[in-house]
Amino acid sequence: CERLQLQHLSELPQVEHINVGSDLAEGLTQTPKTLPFKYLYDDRGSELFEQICKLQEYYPTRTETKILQEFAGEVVTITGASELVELGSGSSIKTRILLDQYQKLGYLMYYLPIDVSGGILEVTARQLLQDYPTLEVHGLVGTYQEALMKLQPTKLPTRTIAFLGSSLGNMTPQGADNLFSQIADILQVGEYFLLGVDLQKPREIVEAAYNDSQGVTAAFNLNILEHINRRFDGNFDTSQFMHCAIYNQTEQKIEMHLQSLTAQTVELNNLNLKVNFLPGETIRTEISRKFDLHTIQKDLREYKLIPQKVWHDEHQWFGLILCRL
Ligand code: AVI
Repeated sequence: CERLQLQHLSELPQVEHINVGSDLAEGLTQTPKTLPFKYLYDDRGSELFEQICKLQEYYPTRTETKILQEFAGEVVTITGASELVELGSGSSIKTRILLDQYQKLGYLMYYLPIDVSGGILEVTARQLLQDYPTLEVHGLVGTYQEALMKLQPTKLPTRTIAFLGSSLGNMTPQGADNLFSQIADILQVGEYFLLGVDLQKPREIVEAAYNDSQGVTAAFNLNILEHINRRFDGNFDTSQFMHCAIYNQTEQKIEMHLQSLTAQTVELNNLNLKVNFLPGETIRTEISRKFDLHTIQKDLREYKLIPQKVWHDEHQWFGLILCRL
């Protein structure tokens, strides 16, 4: 279909592959052990994340959705974009609220979803083409950094880059700064960056969201081991690890861990790596930082991403910030 282009960045000869897995080996050999959160998102991981988004305890998705439903018209009127780039697009469910408004007001022509899961990206892109007959979709399968590096200059007058769902919280402060700097380099003066951030709130609410009663988050967390087994010929036994998520109040972030239930040794043959675990030792698989609206706006300003408008829900649980370069 002419309106659909899908580029798998990892299959492009220009993308370097020499260091595949080195981030993983590094994290598993340090104390405390960590894993890069990108490995949470194989196709199964992305499916499980979609299920998490529908859980009653997981407040971020429904809160951000409500804000978008209420204010998407304003976002569209201000940005008037012809091209929407979305980092970590997943199933693009919330994005549809924006796409509807853009199309209604006759603005958007190109949608460039970026995601590490090729499976979900392709299914979503095909569905969007059916539902939006005038939209062109150019999906990029890869990490945000890879994809932003490959982004061509826009042929159309205005581009908006959206980063919803508070995925920024999964990055370290340094990682977030690097991303802001990359975005500021890509945007032209007068173009926009739309950022969704999960805000600081009482620990019980956050911890419940990451320890749901149906165990979906636990399955999502444990799936990282299955993904790594497949990719690196490993022998992690998921029954020997347990999900836990604890709020670090001082640093205002939830930390997701996998705790080893016994003393065990895991081998990752493709990396020539043996990893020893003590009973009770954990691997940190994800951080999810919770933001303060004032501080995050100050950070954005340092990269010349100037907040134009901020929207939030009635409890100030989630914020949507529209910045202009
Ligand atoms: C994608 N990201 C913003 C989610 C979060 O809330 O940090 C990932 C997630 N991890 C556990 N539940 C959801």
